[in-house]
Amino acid sequence: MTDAANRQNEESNDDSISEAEFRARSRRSFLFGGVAAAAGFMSWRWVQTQQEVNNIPKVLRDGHEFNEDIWRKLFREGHNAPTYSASESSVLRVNGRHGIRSAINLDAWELRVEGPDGSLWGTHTLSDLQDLPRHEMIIEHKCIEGWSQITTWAGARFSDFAALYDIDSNTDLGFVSLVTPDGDYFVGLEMDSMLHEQTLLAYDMHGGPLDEEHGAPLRLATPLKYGIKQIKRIGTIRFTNEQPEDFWEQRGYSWYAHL
Ligand SMILES: Nc1nc2c(c(=O)[nH]1)N[C@H]1C(S)=C(S)[C@@H](COP(=O)(O)O)O[C@H]1N2
Ligand SMILES: [Mo]
Repeated sequence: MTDAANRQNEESNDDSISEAEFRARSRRSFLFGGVAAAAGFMSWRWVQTQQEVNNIPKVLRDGHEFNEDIWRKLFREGHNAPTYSASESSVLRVNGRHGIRSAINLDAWELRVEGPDGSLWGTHTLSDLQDLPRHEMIIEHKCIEGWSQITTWAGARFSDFAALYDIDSNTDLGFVSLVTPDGDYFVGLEMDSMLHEQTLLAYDMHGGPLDEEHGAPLRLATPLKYGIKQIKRIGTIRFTNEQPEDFWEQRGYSWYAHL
């Protein structure tokens, strides 16, 4: 703070002080400023020497993930991302074809569900998923590349699907891994976000069934995360205790990719 700003600040507090006291205070802030600058430099040095993961110093990542924790708690307390009106919805542009390049036989598709050790817990056809309560949401899809678009999703809530396996917010399984049938695209999400009411296993977009480029027969849709997490053409879902591998995290993006 400059001296003038300091004075301004004192005046606005309507707490007048003597000229001598004012100078003493300024001297103290000057000294404090020097100490703060030295501390700042030293912690900068410390950051530089820390282990790097994906070229991001570990402490910066930890700080980031600390913020993610706060964010997550806010959402767990029932906060929802904004929703929009139908007139604002449109068909999403197609973006990203990892794991969906090969042909798919939609009639033969089945969703595979695995437990933490990779053992098979169950399989589901699309109509199994369509038997679960259908939910619709009009949300903003945000891509990390810098574009966003409002669209309409319909599908089953992941929380309703997880309930088939007796998994709810009391579970001690912390994560969900979702992988395309060919294994080429894979994402991981923490359980809190997966069980959020705006996280859908979506089979419809903008009023019609998903086409192949948008992830038929089933994809993830959630306004809590950037587009990179909205995996198209889900093949396997694994409930797990380990933070799952994630395609874009391996390429330097935040694992959480929260909005
Ligand atoms: N299987 C798969 N899913 C994916 C991707 C991908 O490359 N492969 N790209 C992601 C990204 S970066 C975005 S922005 C959205 C785009 O979805 P859309 O093509 O339906 O617009 O899909 C996500 N899901
Ligand atoms: Mo994206």
